[in-house]
Amino acid sequence: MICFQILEQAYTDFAAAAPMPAATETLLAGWAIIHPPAGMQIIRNVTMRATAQAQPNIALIKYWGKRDAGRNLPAVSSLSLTLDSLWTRMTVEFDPALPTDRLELNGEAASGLLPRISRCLDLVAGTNRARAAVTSECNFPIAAGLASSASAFAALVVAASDAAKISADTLTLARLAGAVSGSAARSLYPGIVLLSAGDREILVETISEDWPLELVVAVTDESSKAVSSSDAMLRSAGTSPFYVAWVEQQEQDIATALSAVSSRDFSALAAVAEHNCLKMHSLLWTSRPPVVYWNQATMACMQTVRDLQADRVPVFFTIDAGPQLKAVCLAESSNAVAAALEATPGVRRILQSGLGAGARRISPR
Ligand code: 2P0
Repeated sequence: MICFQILEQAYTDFAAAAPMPAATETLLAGWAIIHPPAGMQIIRNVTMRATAQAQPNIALIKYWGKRDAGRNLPAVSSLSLTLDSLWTRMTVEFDPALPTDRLELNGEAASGLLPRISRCLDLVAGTNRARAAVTSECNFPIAAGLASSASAFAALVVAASDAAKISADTLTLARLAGAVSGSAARSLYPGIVLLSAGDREILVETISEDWPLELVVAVTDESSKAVSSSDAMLRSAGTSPFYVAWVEQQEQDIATALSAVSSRDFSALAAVAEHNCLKMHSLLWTSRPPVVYWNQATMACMQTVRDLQADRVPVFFTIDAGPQLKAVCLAESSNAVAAALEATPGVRRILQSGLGAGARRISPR
């Protein structure tokens, strides 16, 4: 086929002068190939760049364990809160001139995280895609049990699909994010989010957006965790004597939590969330070798929450794969909860957040 490279404007002028059927357009590795009906092709370089933001989510009923490690399918359903004031912003630019993918995290090259980023880009845009320059900014500690991989991969799938001009619905993007980081699937959705585990795929949906719960995070140690969530999950499944019971009981905990959310029964939600969190950590403590993510300040924060509860403050705790304690409370008590946790020995700083939106495209700064 004869291929002419001409300026897009020239084609536009030509088409305006002699009206023709609409041109079709295909996108390949950073080039738009326009197929006008007159037998020629116009090739123009297009900007394949987009920025997205996602917030981390905190599970009240935890994802712990994989049904299929190859496809990263969770063994159990989970229920989470998507936050609003903590965020990750990801910019993806596909560039045919780049020899390899690149990642910059908060202004510094971060090649260690690149394999998972590249895998995620392959899932979204295909393995024949152009290489990409990925820039990430995050306003909270990374890999310290604050769900930074959830917000990172949720933002990445939105930015990558947008940059590659691929239109995909939210559930499709959630499944792609979940294939790289199980919890990331939940950050595509706002509010209180249910992830239902299935034999072949997950389902994710928002079940409530209008219960104004607040989260107070007591940061006790900002360093990266020694054992990744993925490794710890596999270890729990392989060695904890409690793992089978954990999987068996999870649907009951989910049902109890869903009923508490639908009736806005804070104490029922508190009871099942604390129980589920302590069950997950029991799996970790009884794995071989054991994994203990807590430190002394984590325990001190649990006592602070118990003291607040004794004073009838509506609050409960949850703890993820790290030493930070997250207190969930009603909006009217969040300042009292924050003050009590801030005064707890070993707490380095406090982060506060309400519930927020799912991952979305934003304009680059
Ligand atoms: C959760 N966590 O439900 C649980 C509770 C941490 C503790 O999902 O292996 O980084 O990449 O799918 O998403 C953190 O695990 O794990 C997590 P992979 P991810 O939030």
